[in-house]
Amino acid sequence: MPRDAADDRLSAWAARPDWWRRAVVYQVYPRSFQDSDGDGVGDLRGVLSRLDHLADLGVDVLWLSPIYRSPHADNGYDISDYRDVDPLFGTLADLDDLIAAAHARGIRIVMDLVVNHTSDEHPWFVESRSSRDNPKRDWYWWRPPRPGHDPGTPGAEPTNWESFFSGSVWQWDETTGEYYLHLFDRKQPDLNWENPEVRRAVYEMMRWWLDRGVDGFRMDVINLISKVVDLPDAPAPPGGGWADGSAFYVGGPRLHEFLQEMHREVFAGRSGLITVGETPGVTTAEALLFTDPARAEVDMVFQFDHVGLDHGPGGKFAPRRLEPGELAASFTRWQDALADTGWNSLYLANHDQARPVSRFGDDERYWRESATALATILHLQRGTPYVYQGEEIGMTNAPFADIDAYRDVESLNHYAEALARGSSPDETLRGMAAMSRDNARTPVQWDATAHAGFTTGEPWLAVNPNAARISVAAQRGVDGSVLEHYRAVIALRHDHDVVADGTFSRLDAGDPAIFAYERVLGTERLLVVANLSSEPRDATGDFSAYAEAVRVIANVDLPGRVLDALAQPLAPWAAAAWLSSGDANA
Ligand code: ISL
Repeated sequence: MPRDAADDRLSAWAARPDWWRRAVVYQVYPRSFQDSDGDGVGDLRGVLSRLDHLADLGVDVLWLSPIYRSPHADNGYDISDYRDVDPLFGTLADLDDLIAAAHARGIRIVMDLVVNHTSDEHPWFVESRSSRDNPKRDWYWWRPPRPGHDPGTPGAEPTNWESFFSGSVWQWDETTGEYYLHLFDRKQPDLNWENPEVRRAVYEMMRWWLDRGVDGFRMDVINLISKVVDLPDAPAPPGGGWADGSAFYVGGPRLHEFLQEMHREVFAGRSGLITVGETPGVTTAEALLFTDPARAEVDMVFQFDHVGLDHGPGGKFAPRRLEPGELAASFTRWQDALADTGWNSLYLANHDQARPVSRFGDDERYWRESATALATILHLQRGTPYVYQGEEIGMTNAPFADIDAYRDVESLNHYAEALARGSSPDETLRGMAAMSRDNARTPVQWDATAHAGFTTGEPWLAVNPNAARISVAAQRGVDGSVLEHYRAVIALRHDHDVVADGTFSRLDAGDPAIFAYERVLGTERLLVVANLSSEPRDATGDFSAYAEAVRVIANVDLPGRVLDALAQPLAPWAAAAWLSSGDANA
């Protein structure tokens, strides 16, 4: 897009406070996107060299996972300097160039904001841990050992809470004879948001980035920042072991107050921005509060309902098979709940989740069909869709069969803990093959050359061998490909107001595996019908209102008219949409 047109588009958007209703966001996980210097790790120059891929896809916003200085205990979600770029990824000047190049294409940039915790190597924490009377002592959560226990020995942890990454949330610190809290890795100490100096420092840093030209933030685990300050023990699990302390830190007592304060201090008086809170465990009622514009907190949140559906009774790494219909039911619940004041983020994938075509689709028998069906039903809902790198070409889970293949701290900790509990390596690896975050982190498959065109060096995490078959190069310009389908479905949101602003109603199609819904805006109506199963299924129901509608997208051969298309069983993973409109742009 010529610079003037890009500028016009950006400023036109800025004029409408909720411009993000018609936007599509693309997430880049820089480590795995594109390497430019042959060290095997993706970097900012690499992202810059691939910006046209995003522009061609038609996305409006680039969310960049953390590129800040970091010891990389959790791939950058452990930040040691919020105002600099890690040398692994490049320099601040590279980032400025990327922001400018994105803006020149009409693409906005969202930074990851990780402020529930810092790295233990952040100067704030280095000071905090140096002595009990350091002025920054209270910037983190320090607690003495449990009375009656030998400090630093098992059982002396101040509470019984379990970390997201296995083991206790408490780390013993010899220097001052106290423990510090870390909900994630021990190298990710939690900041104490009760302390107003902490909040001021965070807001100042956020303003610094906005002044530098970024267009908003994706706020990492933002619903964990407020804790119940006396940090009580959680009820002990029946089988022993660490307890779930989430009641004391998910959606804590001062959360909304902190978010409103942040909004006032950082966002008030600025326009054209987008904010999305990552909120694991959030309920629909809470999500309504976060996203009610009148409350001025965040524009939207990432909820976790659908990505928790397949977690088994034994947890994430012991998944269960979903019944056809469960995914659609979950999406419908959220669409209905946030219909009036709230706003949904729509996602199937990110850097923490297994690949959707492997997890929710059928990557063996109906790889192309299921990847495109999932794209269709997601993007045509009400909300702001997110595409995670590689999703747009149907990248699949990694075929890792050996613990040495894994890199993610969550997976490695889980493996060690499971084996210590007596689980077999094979069974543990099976759970990881299905659910490990490394599934999402294998390098983007650009083409069929060495290392899929990701690097000229040795990739930090192995490239999926199916790059010979699944790549951007193999799909670009190819009719019916997953990539072309994503381009088409993204364009529908930009071209038709009903996709951005219409109401959502699920329609009864007789079979729970059929996800049928309509979107309505004035005289414009959009009907979406998909078979989310690997068997042919009948879609029954009354679709007569769409008798004259025009088909605007389909992932398999189907008669053009709704009533003809639905008169026969829908093929496995068939998905299509029809538009009925007084508007000529159909
Ligand atoms: O993926 C998860 C474990 O199964 C989630 O619990 C995940 O840790 C949670 O969604 C929070 O994620 C975010 O914060 C983490 C970081 O590791 C993730 O990459 C990030 O998306 C800590 O900063």
